[in-house]
Amino acid sequence: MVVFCLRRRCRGRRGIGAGTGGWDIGAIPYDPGYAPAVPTSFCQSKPNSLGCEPTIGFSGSPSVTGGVFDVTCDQTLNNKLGGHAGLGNQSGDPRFWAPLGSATGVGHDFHLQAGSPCIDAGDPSSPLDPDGSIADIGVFPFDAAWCPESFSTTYCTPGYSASGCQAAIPACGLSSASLPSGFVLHVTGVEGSKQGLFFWGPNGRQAQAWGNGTSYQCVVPPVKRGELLSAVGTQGACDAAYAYDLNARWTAKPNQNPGASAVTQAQFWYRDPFNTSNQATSLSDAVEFPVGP
Ligand SMILES: [Ca+2]
Repeated sequence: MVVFCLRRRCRGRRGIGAGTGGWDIGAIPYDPGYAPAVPTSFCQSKPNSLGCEPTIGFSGSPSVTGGVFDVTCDQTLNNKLGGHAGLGNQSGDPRFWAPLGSATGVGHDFHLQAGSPCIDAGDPSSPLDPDGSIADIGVFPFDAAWCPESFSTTYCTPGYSASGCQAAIPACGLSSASLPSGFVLHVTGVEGSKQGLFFWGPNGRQAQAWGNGTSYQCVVPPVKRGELLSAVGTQGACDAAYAYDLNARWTAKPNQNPGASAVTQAQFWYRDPFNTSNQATSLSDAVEFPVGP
């Protein structure tokens, strides 16, 4: 049994016990056998001031691709899931990294992915999250740097930018030819205030010199590219970081999906106009990963 926390006054380590208003955060046991047609409350607590007992559960048959949750206002015992109106109630995919675990052994992971509706959706009067934002719903505050096991391997050597930055590209989560999200390429140490993009291909590794500079093109062409990402970070500093969900990209662009079982390589390219080589761009190191089903 896996326990994660939602807005209930139960046993959650982030429970705040406001008791009124329906903003409580609590814990419920995860039950893979749960079906929404069965009116079972996971965690009993006192009704809030609205007379509600907010409940959370998976809507429909739980599955790796499912993961839809539904907080309801249980004003009557036969009125459970289904997007009821009420303070704090919402329905949607919480975007946990791996709520049902994985056949590849990663296990359950209730950390929130970027874009989760749980982010900043907790009780606004409860203690702030470590990043100073409003409390998130769930046992783990959103952590942009969270990086689940990915079965990936980094290789190749990052180039030096004009400001001496070296960009590193770890991969987080499970690469999948069919899941809608959950495999994120992160790149850190990028020179600030420069646009860049991720690219990838299933054709193998290489270390092709990038002009007469220090970077290498480490992915055998032809490659597929993500969109050009807006510049972040500080001019002249190595503080820029980007995250890119390849599962989501492949869902949106099926012709860029290398397909299940393809061993794929990826890298980050960014503008570097003051580089003294004959290239005005630089490259990170590279990462290789198998694409799952
Ligand atoms: Ca927050």
